[in-house]
Amino acid sequence: MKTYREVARVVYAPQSSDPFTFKHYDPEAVVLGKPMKEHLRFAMSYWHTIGGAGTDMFGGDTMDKKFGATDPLAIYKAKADFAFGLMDKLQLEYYCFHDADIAPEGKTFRESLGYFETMVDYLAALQKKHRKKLLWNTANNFSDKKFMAGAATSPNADVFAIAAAKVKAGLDAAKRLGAAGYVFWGGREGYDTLLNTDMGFELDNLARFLQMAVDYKRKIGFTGLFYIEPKPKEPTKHQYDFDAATCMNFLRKYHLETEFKLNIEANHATLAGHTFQHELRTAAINGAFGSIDANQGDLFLGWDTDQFPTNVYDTTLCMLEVLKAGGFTSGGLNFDAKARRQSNTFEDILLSYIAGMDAFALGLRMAVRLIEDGRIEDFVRHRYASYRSGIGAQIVAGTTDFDALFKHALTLQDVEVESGRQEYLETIFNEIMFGK
Ligand code: XUL
Ligand code: CO
Repeated sequence: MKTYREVARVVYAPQSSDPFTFKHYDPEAVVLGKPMKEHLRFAMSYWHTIGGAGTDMFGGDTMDKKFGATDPLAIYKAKADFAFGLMDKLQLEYYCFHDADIAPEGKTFRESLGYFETMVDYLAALQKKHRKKLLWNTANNFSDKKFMAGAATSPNADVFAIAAAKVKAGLDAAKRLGAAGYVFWGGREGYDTLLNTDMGFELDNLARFLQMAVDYKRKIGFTGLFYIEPKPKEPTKHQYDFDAATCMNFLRKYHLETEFKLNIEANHATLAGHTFQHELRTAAINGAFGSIDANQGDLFLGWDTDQFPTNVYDTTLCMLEVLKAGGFTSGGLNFDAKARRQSNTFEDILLSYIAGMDAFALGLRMAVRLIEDGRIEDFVRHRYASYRSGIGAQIVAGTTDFDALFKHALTLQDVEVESGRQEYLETIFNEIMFGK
C-alpha cells in the first residue's frame, strides 16, 4: 500500500486495484443533469479529521495531529496546511469547522479572539490558494467548563454573553470566508433534571439568542443559510433540539421558521429513534431541508459513534430524499465522521473518506436508478388515487364537510384497502441495487 505522502490525488479509477482510488465517485460525471460533485457537495469536518486524535473515555490519543509544531499558533497553522493538502488529495471542495477547531484557546475571550482572527486570515489565504470553500462554520459553545450548564440556555447571563460574542465572531468569519452557511448545534442546550431547570425560561432565552443572531446576520449582510442541527441526547439527557419535528415546533413558536433550515445528521436521527430518511423527509415537507452531516452509528453501541458511512442502503435512501427535495442549494454532505480509534494512520484518513465518498456516490447512482425505474414512485402515486376524484378530490379541495362525509359514508358497503406491498417494494429496491 502507498504511504500518505505517495498519494498525490485520489481519482476515479473503477478498474484499479489501488485502494487510493474512487470506485464510484466520478466528480465530473453528469447524472440527472449535473456533475456528481454538485449533487454531493462533500465537505471535510475539521474537528474529527484535523483535531481528533483518537481519544476516548478510556484512553488518550492514538495519533499525533500536531504535525511537528510546538508553539500553539504554529500547531494550528500546520493543521490548516495539512487540512488543505488533504482536501486537494481527496478532491474535497468544502470544509466545516468550529471556532475552537481552527485556533488555540486563550485564557480569556479576548485572547482566544485574537488567535481566532489570525487563523481566519490564514484560512482565507489557503482557501484562495487551494480553491476551497467553507460549507459552514459554527461555535464550540460546549467544551469549555463555563458552558457546563449550556450556552444560550445557561443559568448564568455572562455565559450567554460569551456565547453570543463567539457566535458574533463566527458570523464575521463566515462573511469574510464566504461561508455558504452557519450551523447552530445545541451543544449543552438541554437539561438533565427539572429539579434544577426552568425549561420554559431556557427555551425563551434560546429563541432570544437565535433572534439576535438573525439580526446580526442582517446587519453585516451575511447571506449564507442558518441551520439548526437536531440531536436528541448527548451531552444532556434532554437536548432541546431533539429531532427535526421538535426543531420546527420551536422555530414556529418563536416565529423563526423562515430564518433557519435544518442540518440533518444520520447518527442523530438514529439516536432519536428515527431513520435518517424520516428526518430528511420531515425537514423537506416543512420547507427546511438544508444540509447533511453524513455518518453512521452502531445500533449495538447506541451512542454517537460518528462512523464514516458505508451502508449503501442508507446512503441510497438518503440521496433519494435529497433528490426528491430538489437537491442541495447552499448545503452539502459534511462528513461529521471520524476514522476508528484503531484506524490510526494518515493512510486511514484517506481510506475512510474514500469509503464514505464512494458509499454516497454509489447511493446517488442507485437513487437515480430508483427514480428512473419509477415503479416505487408509481406505486405510491397509485396508492393515493382515491383522493384525485370523487369524495377524495373534494376532501383535498376543501369543498366537503363532516355532514357530506357522513352522507357519503352511509352509501358505502364494506371498504377494501389495497395491499401496501412492502415486501414487493423491498424486492424492487434490491433488484435495482443488485440486479435480478
Ligand atoms: C455533535 C455534532 C457536532 C455538530 C457541530 O454531535 O454533530 O459536531 O455537527 O457542532
Ligand atoms: Co454534526
